[in-house]
Amino acid sequence: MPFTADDTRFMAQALRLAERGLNTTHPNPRVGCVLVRDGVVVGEGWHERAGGPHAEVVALRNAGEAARGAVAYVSLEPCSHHGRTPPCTEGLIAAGVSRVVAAMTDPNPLVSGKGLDSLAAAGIETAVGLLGAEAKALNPGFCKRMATGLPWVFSKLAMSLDGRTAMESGESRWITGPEARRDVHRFRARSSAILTGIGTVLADDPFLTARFSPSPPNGDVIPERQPARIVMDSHFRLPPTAKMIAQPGRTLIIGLETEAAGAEKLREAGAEIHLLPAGLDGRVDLNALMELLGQLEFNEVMVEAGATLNGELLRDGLVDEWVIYLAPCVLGDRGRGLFHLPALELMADRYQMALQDVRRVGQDVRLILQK
Ligand code: AOF
Ligand code: ZN
Repeated sequence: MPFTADDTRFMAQALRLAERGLNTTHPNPRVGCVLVRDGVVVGEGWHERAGGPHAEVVALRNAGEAARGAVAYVSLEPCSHHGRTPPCTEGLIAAGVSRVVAAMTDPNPLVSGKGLDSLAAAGIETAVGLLGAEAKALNPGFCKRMATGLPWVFSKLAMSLDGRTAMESGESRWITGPEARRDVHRFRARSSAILTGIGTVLADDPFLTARFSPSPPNGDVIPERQPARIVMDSHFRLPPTAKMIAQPGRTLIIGLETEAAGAEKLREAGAEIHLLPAGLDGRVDLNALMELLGQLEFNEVMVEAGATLNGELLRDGLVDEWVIYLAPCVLGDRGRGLFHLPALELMADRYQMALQDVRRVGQDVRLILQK
């Protein structure tokens, strides 16, 4: 596909606009749009929240009459369906744009390919695939969910140089420094949900909210959209007084079908209860969990859990990515490990991950690994 340097520059701008929706578009994708006429940007837009206007519509409004004859650079194929909002293809056609460049086709089966086809049928020149990998990377959860029905699952872990996540007692505050802990809140804020285990909640009684401290003495800023909190609690042991239930946003408690009676007190306290079948080990079937999270339209699910849940998820092949903070300290042989797994005998049985990114965050090193 012949793209010019200008095409690439404007698409990069559309991607930067899309990023502004990083924490707010759930369950929709992050999308940006730039309208360019005679080499000059005449309109910009990005999708801010589900139910609100799509990126293209915002950019068209922004451009007004100047959109006529313009080129539209969109980080995702324009939609052609009536969802919460009318089709963007109609808006682009009515505005008289001459060309539409999309970074990628929409993985949503309701749209996929049809958006570009209907633009072409209206006589608009179309092209797709410019900075496509970058566009996909912006929406790993939306892309995976549309393709498979399952969310993108990433697990955040913090460990010492000797691979320990906590002392023998479970004490783990704090292995990493303040910069790494702030970084974690950025991951929380972009996630649809945060998944944890009952062991972690009983030990720490965490809020599991996304919080930012722009200027520490002034207290935390709590973004309006909070990720849902999900607790794996087979036997509904969570006390209704758990702090997270009272936080803004949803709290979901997932337990066994056979334990439904024990869930009532948590429902009354304001939690959403979901009952699932047991897997082979008698605990909640994690494959069924992922199906449920996909049906609930969660795109990115962040795991913040202990070695038990992390071990089970690794064993079942349900984690796509690990974000691991490596702290410059040693916790010793009695410290807890990252993954609780049955002993492996052979090197050939090891779980292999692929390194995607390494960077320094304060005094810690952040590794991003994928399956
Ligand atoms: C967005 N923002 O800028 C674009 C999207 O229910 P709706 O009307 O908000 O439609 C959501 C679908 O529209 C979404 O799944 C995707 O396929 C398509 N394009 N969505 O949220 C946008 N361009
Ligand atoms: Zn649209």
